[in-house]
Amino acid sequence: MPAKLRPPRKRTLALAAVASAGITVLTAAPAASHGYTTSPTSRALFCQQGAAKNCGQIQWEPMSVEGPKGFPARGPRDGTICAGGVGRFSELDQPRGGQWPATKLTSGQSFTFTWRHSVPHATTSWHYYITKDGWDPTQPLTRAALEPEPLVNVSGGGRLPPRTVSHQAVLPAKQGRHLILAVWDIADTGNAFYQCSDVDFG
Ligand SMILES: [Cu+2]
Repeated sequence: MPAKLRPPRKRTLALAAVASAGITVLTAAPAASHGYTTSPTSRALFCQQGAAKNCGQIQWEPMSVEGPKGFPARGPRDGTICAGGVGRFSELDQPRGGQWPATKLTSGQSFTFTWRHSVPHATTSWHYYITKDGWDPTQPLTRAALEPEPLVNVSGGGRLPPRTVSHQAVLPAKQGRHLILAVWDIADTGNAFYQCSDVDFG
């Protein structure tokens, strides 16, 4: 029996070595690996997928929409919210005449919001906003265009989240096109990640 036990122990050690090498790589990765929303599909992700064209830099790094945290009191200024205030991602703020690809939603439905964190960060919270009734999809997003109360606000407890994080919410009664803003506040930096998703309630 001891002869049989020895090889598994060696294998465990080898795996541990691989694991620690992996951790070294992760901590050495640039702060440029962050996250984006896959549900509803964000503008940045539609750009990466090619469903939205002429997106500029964001098509290569939909996870990098990182701006100052503290929204809505602070954070990116009105008209630059969808790009997180990052100038090189300004295509995300352009309304495109209300023609961005949109996710179909239904009033009152239970909906699952999902973030994909390419490298997770210790998290203060995730919060989600939707535009007010009568929102004009041909205008850049401003704070005044959003319902003041978030659809849902989930604490991250300052912990590292898994790579995929989902949150449930019951959607309000809405008609036509709207914009959903997802904000991921990081606990141990001054930053947050911003994702705008076009949706259509029909
Ligand atoms: Cu990051």
